Amino acid sequence: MTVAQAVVEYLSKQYTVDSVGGQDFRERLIPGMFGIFGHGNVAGVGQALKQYQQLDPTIMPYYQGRNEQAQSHQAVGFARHTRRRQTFAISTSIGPGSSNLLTGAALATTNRLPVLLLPSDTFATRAADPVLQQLEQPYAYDITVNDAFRPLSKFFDRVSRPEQLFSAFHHGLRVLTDPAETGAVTISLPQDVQAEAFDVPEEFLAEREWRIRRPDADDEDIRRAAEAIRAAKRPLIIAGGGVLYAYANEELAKFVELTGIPVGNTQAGVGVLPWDHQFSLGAIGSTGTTAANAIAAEADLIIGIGTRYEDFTTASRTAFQNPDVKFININVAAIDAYKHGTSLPIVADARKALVKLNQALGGYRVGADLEQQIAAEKTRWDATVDGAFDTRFTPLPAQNEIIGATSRAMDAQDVVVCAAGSLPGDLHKMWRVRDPFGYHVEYAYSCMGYEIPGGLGVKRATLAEAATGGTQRDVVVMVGDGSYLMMHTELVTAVAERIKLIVILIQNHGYASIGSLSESLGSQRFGTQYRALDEEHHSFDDGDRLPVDLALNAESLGVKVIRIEPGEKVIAELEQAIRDAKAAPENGGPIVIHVESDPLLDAPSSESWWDVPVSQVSELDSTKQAFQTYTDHKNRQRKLLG
Ligand SMILES: Cc1ncc(C[n+]2csc(CCOP(=O)(O)OP(=O)(O)O)c2C)c(N)n1
Ligand SMILES: [Mg+2]
Repeated sequence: MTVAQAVVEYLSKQYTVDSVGGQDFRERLIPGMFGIFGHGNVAGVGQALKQYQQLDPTIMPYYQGRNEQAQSHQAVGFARHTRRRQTFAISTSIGPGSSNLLTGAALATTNRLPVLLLPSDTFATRAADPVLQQLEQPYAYDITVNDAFRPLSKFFDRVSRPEQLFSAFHHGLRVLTDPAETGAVTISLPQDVQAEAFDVPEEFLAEREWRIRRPDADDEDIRRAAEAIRAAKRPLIIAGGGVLYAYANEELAKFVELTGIPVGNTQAGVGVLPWDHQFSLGAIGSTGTTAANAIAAEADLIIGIGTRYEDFTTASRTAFQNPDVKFININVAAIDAYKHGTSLPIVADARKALVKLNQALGGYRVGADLEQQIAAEKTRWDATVDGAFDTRFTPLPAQNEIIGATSRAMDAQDVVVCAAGSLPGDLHKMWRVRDPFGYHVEYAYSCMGYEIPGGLGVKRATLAEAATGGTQRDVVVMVGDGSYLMMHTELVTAVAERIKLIVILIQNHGYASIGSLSESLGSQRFGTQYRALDEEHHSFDDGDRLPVDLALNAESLGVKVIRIEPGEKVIAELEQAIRDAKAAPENGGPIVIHVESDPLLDAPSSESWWDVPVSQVSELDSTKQAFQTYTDHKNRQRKLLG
């Protein structure tokens, strides 16, 4: 058989096995393969997929996409919803087909979500060098475009000879299925090697199970952590995505109910507790709630569970102002467990560590004063959000009201998906999550354009979930006009497969988020609006609004579109439109709901900060003032190690 045929058959035989959250899983690691064909894969992997499709279409279902990066985003969204047990493989043509995947690779690696990238490569034999789309570096003949994946991938290999296939895939899948290591796994496949025939041992093509490793916590680490918790007066948990990947949310609820320790969550950790749980403070950090940030400021012990401590989580290291604050970091990845110079790292599966901590802590509970403060801070923040959700602004609504309407119209088990712009911060602080699978905002890479393909990937996973007797969920993508313009073409993929993806497209004619950031940094919203060029000043800031109609754009792709016109009833109509979209048939294709919003009406403040350096010298007064504010915040920044 050829190398490409061996790759396809091998991938069809790989299973992940896990026993977690009261469920036993045995699922295909790679349930399908994406591909955009060109020279590089049209004959190799393309031929193999065609051959197996004819034999039996379930061996390796092939999926299309309109952009390689978007295919990777689909795989990532899918992997997030399957809790990293499954992902897709992506085959590309050489050159631009491959390099289009680079952003997808970085996004997967940053988010610790698995994706298997199989970019084609130039001839290993160099028989026809330089081929179309070959880079040709004069100083190093062995460099190809695919070497650019090396810094972006958790594993990289190139199969320059057929025999290398075995070790490349065996170790690639080791990384793909390892909770501590996972991210983009890239195996580069030269186009002549893909088509080459060789003898494949039967062992390579036998079914193989990859058991998800869930390492237990070291007893001495737990003993020390329990001691530190008992000594703490104002402990606070920061829960990240790792809690969800470990199915540790129930054990976390048990832990906080026994101890009274409150929880602030990161973006990837939204859903670890329902929003109205007594000890849930909601989002923490720069896009956090005032409740979480007030408690964090005075905390003497932070228990980080499954978090990377991104700067948004730590408010750029200003969130923790107690001079004696200590960190216990529970994480399956040592890089995260050792952050902030902790002397109490626990390198372990989050659920297993919490089980042990629950046993070790018997009888500990925080003081009544902290519990009272938690309740009071929660009430204050909930009233703030109620106020923000109130319908007040007409004819153009605030984004807050749109989020309120969306949250009211969606059911508990539905999933909201987002990635970049002003929405992620607003959703982080205000979204009232009710289900551990109810929220996916990609905020490690916060990549504009992830929203629609990522949402489609989540939807694919929910369809598979429902087909096997699981929960039925609608997936609602919330996307700004900027992100939509950057990458909306996977709508066509959803049209082709008749997938009901609900998209709420918020038109505010530019970058509300960066506009507001720019203003706060003294840069006067420069270049953040979509306006016609004013030639005299060479400015895009003051010209006419563009005659762009994104609703029509979506319609032209075969998408059903509901336009919400600005006016008195805009929010009521939006809410009804979301309910109508939810009631539409499951195989009716995507639905875009187009609504305009006022970019200048911001979400309630987090009473927090994010470090974005301001010019130290400037000719602009706005910048000089912003630099003064910046310096004040900068003085509050803690020098936490690592
Ligand atoms: C690929 C990419 N380029 C640039 C950015 C920086 N960036 C973050 S948000 C944003 C604007 C998003 O605009 P839009 O989707 O309309 O959302 P809004 O800010 O209006 O809510 C930009 C340019 C990014 N996150 N991703
Ligand atoms: Mg916008």
